[in-house]
Amino acid sequence: MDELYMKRAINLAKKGTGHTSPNPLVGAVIVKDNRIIGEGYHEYYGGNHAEVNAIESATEDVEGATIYVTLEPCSHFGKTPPCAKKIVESKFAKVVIGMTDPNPLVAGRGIRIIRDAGIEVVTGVLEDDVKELNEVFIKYILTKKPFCYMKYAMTLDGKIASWSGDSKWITSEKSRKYVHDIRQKVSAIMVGIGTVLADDPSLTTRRDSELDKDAVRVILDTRCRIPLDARVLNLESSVRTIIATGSSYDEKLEALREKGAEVIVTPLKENRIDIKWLFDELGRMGLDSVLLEGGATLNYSALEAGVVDKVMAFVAPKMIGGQNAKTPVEGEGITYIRDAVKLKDIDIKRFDEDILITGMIDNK
Ligand code: AOF
Ligand code: ZN
Repeated sequence: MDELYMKRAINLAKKGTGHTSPNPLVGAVIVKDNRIIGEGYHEYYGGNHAEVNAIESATEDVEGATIYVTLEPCSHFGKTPPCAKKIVESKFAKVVIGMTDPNPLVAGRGIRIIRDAGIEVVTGVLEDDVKELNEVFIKYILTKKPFCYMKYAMTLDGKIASWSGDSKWITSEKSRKYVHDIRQKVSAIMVGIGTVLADDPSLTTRRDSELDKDAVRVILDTRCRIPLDARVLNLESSVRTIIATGSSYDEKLEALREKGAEVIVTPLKENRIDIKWLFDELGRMGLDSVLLEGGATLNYSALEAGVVDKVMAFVAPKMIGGQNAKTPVEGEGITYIRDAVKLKDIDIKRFDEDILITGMIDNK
């Protein structure tokens, strides 16, 4: 039963996707006499915490009830008073928690407040699912560095475009819809200048509600080659575009700023943008997650720099050949298989005829 209600709390938490950054997705369910009498989730950044929304929604007195929360209730005075205290004051009989809060301001203190008040606490229910739900929050709150997803779509013979550069579309509509959903939940989408020059993408996201923000577009452009008429520089002004460049060619940088773009002049490492430095900088700017969307050179540099956390590889059952057709990860390459970048926690999903392989980078 605990797992069933926690699953419900997770599903509620997911409703906040894309709106709570850099705060976590949290859901809460209140159960009394085997009936749900209240539910809530963290709806948007700065809004009520999930526990408060659940308590306020309760249709009966919560005294003696059990509250299921995906994340340990907070113990600190932040934008709202501590939820742990509210739970104690509300006289719950039991609190079931998905995971302890990695936030150093909480980190077990919430659980202690509740236990010290004599309330039963169970932790670790569906912990793996809850941790995956908040993989971005967990990394960002502890390191202030963005969680990085590397996503690519390739044919069964390992190409991301044909020899002529055509790549529309390798994957099915269902796969592409899923990518849109991922774009919706990240703070930034990053591409290399090669992708801008080849495809001139706009990199915007679909907006379903007022709360949806477009992800910030980040273009890596070491020598500042981006044409001023590129789509990413000519969209609605509400969409932020950042050009990360190693160039100090002032006139061009000024022209980019006039177009509304933000320019980050980055240090270089072996004549390329220092990606590690750039990720740290994006983290300092408050961006908690980055989706790498291409291309092959950037993918290799990001892997080499050690900034990638999760890889999402779509494989479509098509073959196009071509020795000059691009593959997902190029760059200089690793010499020996034993030194390969390895993935762990592998998951496989199907989208119509396509396969999505997901894995976490194994840093061991
Ligand atoms: C949330 N929503 O439902 C829960 C959170 O920025 P504040 O003051 O609202 O505090 C954010 C911290 O509160 C967050 O880092 C996490 O540790 C804790 N729990 N936060 O935004 C919630 N339960
Ligand atoms: Zn709270």
